Amino acid sequence: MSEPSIFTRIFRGEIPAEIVGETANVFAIRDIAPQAPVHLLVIPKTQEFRDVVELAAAAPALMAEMVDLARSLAMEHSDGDFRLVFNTGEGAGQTVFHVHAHVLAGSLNEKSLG
Ligand code: DGP
Repeated sequence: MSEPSIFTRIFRGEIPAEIVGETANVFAIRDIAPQAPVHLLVIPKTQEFRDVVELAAAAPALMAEMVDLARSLAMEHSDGDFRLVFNTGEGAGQTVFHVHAHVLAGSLNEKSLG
């Protein structure tokens, strides 16, 4: 068994964070270091997939569930438009290897990458 990721520990309540949305298999929190007026993380409740490549290949329905929660949260927290970012690999800035989507919304300029 791998060590629990920071997101697993948050979901278990071992590290404090407000859960801002949830579906059967996915939950969402605010990013600790927001890069946009709305910056949420949408995360599977289990840590079996390290990145979006593994997720998409093995569990496309789970990926669709993440996108659906992202859309609902963008409507709730902003005007419904949003950017979805999956940092994939250390060189791209991924620091937590428990797949998660950054949901960026609210007054985004064209060049910000989140
Ligand atoms: P990435 O760099 O794509 O792996 O994104 C990881 C994100 O997780 C990063 O933007 C900061 C966020 N993060 C890390 N630790 C915590 C935490 O303890 N609480 C919250 N809310 N966010 C965290």
